[in-house]
Amino acid sequence: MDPKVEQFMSQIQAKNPAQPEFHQAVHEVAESLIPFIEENPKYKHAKVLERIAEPERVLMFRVPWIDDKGEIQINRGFRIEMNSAIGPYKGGLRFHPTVNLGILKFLAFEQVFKNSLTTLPMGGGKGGSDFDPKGKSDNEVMHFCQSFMTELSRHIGPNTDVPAGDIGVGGREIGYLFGQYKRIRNEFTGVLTGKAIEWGGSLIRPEATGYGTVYFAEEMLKMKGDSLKGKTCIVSGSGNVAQFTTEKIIELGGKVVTLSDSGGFIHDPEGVNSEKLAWAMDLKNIRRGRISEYAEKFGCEYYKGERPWDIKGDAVFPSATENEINAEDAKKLIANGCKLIAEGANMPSTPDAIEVYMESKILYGPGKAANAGGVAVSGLEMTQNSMRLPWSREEVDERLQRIMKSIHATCVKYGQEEGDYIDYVKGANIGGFVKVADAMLSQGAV
Ligand code: NDP
Ligand code: 2IT
Repeated sequence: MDPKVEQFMSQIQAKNPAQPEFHQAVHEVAESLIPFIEENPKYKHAKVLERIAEPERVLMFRVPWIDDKGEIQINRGFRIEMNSAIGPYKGGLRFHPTVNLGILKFLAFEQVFKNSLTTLPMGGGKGGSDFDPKGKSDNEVMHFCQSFMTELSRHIGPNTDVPAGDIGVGGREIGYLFGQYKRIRNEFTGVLTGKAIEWGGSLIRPEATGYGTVYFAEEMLKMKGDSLKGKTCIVSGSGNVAQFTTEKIIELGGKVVTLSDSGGFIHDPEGVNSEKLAWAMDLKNIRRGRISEYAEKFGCEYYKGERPWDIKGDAVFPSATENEINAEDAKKLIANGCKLIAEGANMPSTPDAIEVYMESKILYGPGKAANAGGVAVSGLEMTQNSMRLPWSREEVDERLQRIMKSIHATCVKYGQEEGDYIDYVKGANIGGFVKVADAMLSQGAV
């Protein structure tokens, strides 16, 4: 390891003990940035990287609520306000039992670079709770969301901090959260994104992360004179990102053969077509069932407790959660013919897996570039809220495509290596850093 990176990381580890995901995210960025900062001493003297790795503010609070049996439940709520150099804090809320401070700090840290890459004026943040929406009634989810927002509402606002969805937070949760914010503050504002279209949402926001990831993959393939048409694709997850990744791949002539959830994965060699996808969306979004039911319904294999990395495919779209692909999985994927990884999820690949991608020189689009379409359309939702004018589907989709192209071009600009290899990790990290770092330099030691 570069001794400068090692020294920087030992400080991060000492200051942030027991936060392995945060260390992992910072380390990946530091490896790209420290050599760049050495060549650009203005960032070094102003300790920009050291400041970026320290959240501007961390909020942690009690979330008491009453379940359907009349029993008091206590969860923990968080909001990490990571960086506001280029705009209000912006980033999702995650409701999942694994949520803790370190996981949200990794997500908030990634978000700073991702939001900068979108070209829109958004700082970085992330929040959530260890609350598990699985198995809870709508009434319980509402009571939890109301209690969570009762505290969060003091800290957010359309010009301060604008949360959205992430794992476990979709349209239903955003509705309950928005209702409670409006009630407490007596203000109808764009304080959250991912709202329903009837009350301030943007068309294409539900689709944006998945569509954006596929647009990014198409851009990577275009550089090689190739496209997704006719390609067999492996998708993990079956939530928001996986669903719309699948929808766009089908539209572009690819074939999606896997979907997963925390219980296991299904392998449908015939391909998930539009009808099967519509059924799976109803299963996941309305009936809130398990992906194993897809295998029963359509007569294909279900692999309990496993991930889909043994399956043969040309392109892989990890869209469930962090660290779901390790080095061994990566080797299997590549041995099976995988030529492209586009990360819909945040940090789904372990550092060792990334090393395997780099060594084999396949196309690898890291999450902070590939999945930035979601937050980009959140930014467009904020714009529409400020104008009090909605855009059409076509308008938003065209802007999303333009943004994904621009993110790809930024990655190429900063990640072009010898020959025609593009290091998208380096490209995304430096490309995301420069705008935030220059803003921090202009604003002084804050
Ligand atoms: P959803 O809650 O809609 O779906 C999550 C999916 O991932 C579900 O299928 C879920 O299975 C599965 N999953 C979650 N945790 C685990 C786990 N620990 N092990 C195995 N499977 C798991 O979330 P999203 O689709 O919104 O988010 C997916 C990923 O995309 C996350 O990494 C998120 O941070 C990232 N992302 C999301 C964006 C958005 O706009 N929503 C934007 C950019 C990135 P189960 O139902 O069994 O829990
Ligand atoms: O990880 C992410 O970029 C998101 N969960 C979306 C954040 C947002 O503010 O739309």
